[in-house]
Amino acid sequence: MKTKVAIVGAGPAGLLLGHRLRAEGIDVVVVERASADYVLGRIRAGVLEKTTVDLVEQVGLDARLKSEGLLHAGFNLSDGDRLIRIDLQDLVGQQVTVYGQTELTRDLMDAAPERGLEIHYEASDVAIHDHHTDRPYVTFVSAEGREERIDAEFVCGCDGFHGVSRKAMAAAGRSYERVYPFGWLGILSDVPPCNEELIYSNHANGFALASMRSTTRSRYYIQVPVTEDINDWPDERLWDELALRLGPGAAANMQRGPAIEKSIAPLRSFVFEPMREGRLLLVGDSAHIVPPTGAKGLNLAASDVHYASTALIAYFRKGDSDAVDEYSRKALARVWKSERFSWSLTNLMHRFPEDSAFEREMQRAELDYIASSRAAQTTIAENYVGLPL
Ligand code: RFL
Ligand code: PHB
Repeated sequence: MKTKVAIVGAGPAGLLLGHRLRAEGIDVVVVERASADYVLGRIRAGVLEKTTVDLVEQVGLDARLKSEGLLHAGFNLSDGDRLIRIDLQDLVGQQVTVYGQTELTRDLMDAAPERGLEIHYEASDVAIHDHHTDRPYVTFVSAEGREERIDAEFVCGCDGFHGVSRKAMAAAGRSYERVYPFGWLGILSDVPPCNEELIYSNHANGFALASMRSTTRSRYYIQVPVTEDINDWPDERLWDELALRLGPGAAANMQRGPAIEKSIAPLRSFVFEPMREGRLLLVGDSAHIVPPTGAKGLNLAASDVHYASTALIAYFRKGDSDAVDEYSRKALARVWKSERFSWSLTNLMHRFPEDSAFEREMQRAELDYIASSRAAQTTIAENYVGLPL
């Protein structure tokens, strides 16, 4: 096969990038290790920044997002007793959209055939070759067991944290990492949300989050030790713990139902630099991970897509490679700011096993300060809605 851009990974980063390039008439081939059903079965992000929504609009695939997504003008921090509302609309004049990553992925996947976006699912042994030259290529074994080769001008590594792309350039780069001593146990259930807006709660037993996918589907999380066994959390125990950690107001409105999905995700902050080497560009989780506390992971993948697609479009339209050369620097500037926000919100809202009463008082004082200061709330709001591109 011969194409302009070979994309490794068909998560949100790979699909969005593919659509963006196809919209400019640039040929793209995507290879994905998993099956389409497996990709759709992963329950992940729920909150989209306006910059992400704009990108989906730019490729003309925002119809369902616009009709089914929920616009949220604020969200809440809780210290277990009271809610501190961060009024996004009033503080920074913007809102966020609550729309599941699964739904967004489905929209992008469904539109692929009509847009000429070729995707090879269930590809194994995916490998990237010669990205230091101007004739890079990708090899893989197809779902039917055939050995395939894609000759391209660029390769984009959109294959997430565990993919092959970062490893292909690992010798030249540097990683920065913080692994947290806890994870999030999440539950998805077809019950109405306990509150109209999200609640991030710092409780003596640990963090809890009340989120949603729609007015009839709720998504909740609690902080658990990384060593936790999910079998120790039957639904009733999890609902009891959520009611306790989210506080009496939320608990009074919380409806319980069977879990459609339940899983534990570890928390990590991670950045790999640089995000480009020769003709290989890293996009999304392949280059960076944030803890989910700030709802930034998918949104960062989308901002990388913006920078990468702008650079590649300039290259294919005008033969101008300056933007490709600048890609890593531009993308990383925004990545590091989102890393900082996600890390600081994680520190503020979670219980760390090593923390003493002093650190607990520091969290309490900071929440008190946020409750009383419009300046502090504005800082949180402008990061939460997403910094400018
Ligand atoms: P993905 O989604 O991991 O997709 C990578 C794709 O690459 C494939 N792949 C390969 N393909 C070919 N060859 C190989 N060798 C391959 N290796 C892997 C994989 O099968 C997969 O399909 O990365 P991408 O596209 O960069 O997207 C990133 C987002 O998925 C991620 O950042 C977010 O889900 C993070 N996240 C959140 N982000 C937000 O913006 N807002 C949120 O509210 C939010 N909540 C969350 C989250 C992540 C969570 N978990 C489980 C990690 C909540 C949770 C619980
Ligand atoms: C979610 O709904 O899955 C979600 C919402 C907000 C976050 C993280 C996850 O910060």
